[in-house]
Amino acid sequence: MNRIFSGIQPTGNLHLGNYLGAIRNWVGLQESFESIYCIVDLHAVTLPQDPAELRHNVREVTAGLVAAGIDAERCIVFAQSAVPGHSELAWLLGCLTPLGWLNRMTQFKEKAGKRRDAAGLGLYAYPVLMAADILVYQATHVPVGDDQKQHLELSRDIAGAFNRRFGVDFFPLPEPQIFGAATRVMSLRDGSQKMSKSDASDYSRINMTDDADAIALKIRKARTDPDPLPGTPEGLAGRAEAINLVGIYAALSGGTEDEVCAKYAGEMFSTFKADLVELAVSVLGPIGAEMQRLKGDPGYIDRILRDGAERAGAIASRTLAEVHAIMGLAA
Ligand code: AQP
Repeated sequence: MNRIFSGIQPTGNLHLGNYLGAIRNWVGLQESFESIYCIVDLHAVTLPQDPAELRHNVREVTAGLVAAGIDAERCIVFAQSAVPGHSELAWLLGCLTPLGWLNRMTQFKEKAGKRRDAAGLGLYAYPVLMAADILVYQATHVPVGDDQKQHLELSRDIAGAFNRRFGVDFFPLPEPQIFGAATRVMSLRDGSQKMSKSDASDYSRINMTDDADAIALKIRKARTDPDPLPGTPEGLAGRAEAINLVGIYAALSGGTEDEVCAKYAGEMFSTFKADLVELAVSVLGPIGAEMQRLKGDPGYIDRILRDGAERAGAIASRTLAEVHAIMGLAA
């Protein structure tokens, strides 16, 4: 069976973008892949984190994954920092990664902003850690959104560099697992920004733990324009917020944007939003309620994480033993 690896940062409230863009797809993938889902706290600390919040968020994300339908017995669910093999392999791979490759990474430029010299080495080396995350499990496939394609390409380059340097065929070159209907969810306050955990405004996102009232309020307050909905998606051109809401409706209903536009042609947003609230509550409500229930049982969540770390750690240790042998490091 092919093996899939994917990660999610414990950097705040899980939101509708995480659900539609990643978690929902992960639930489907567990049927056809041996699946490893990692809560990447080592990636989170490339930017400042409050220790207590970080610990809390790791549990929160675990509850979110399980509540959304990830089977923690069939899949491996764990926190990255519980398996030291990630950091060790990142060092070894970093020794094979030319700086020129890292200089091309656009995400560092975006996250470091104008103060590049003040940014940490970890933020710069982030894509090498991501390569290590994937390769330490010799994963064959990685589900990626648009924003991560460049990093996966780098992981393939690093795997190839290792194999060539030591004349082995050890690391498989991980393939992107692209989803038919990958959904990029934008902020409810600004259709040009992606919905994000770290956005200061809670009205910009629908959290997976929001109750029906909060979901309704946020959708009602979501920015739109005064025009009615068009009969086809082409009529949404230049209307970023409207495009976003139609996309969310389509993704939640399992339909297409054409179908949504055909259904609501000529309607005002007030009507459309009322239906969107009902749809969002019907999908997210049960997941949010289950998340709340699981959060009330931290012992259960910790057991999932401990068991996941043990299983992940066993695979990672085997890989590192072979890497040591290949590289001439201590047995
Ligand atoms: N708005 C989004 N639309 C679709 N997919 C999204 N993802 C995140 N936001 C959206 C996908 O969720 C997975 C986990 O993402 P992550 O938490 O590791 O990092 P991120 O992409 O940086 O998410 P955030 O919410 O924006 O976090 P912060 O604010 O901490 O940077 C990924 O597959 C991602 O594509």
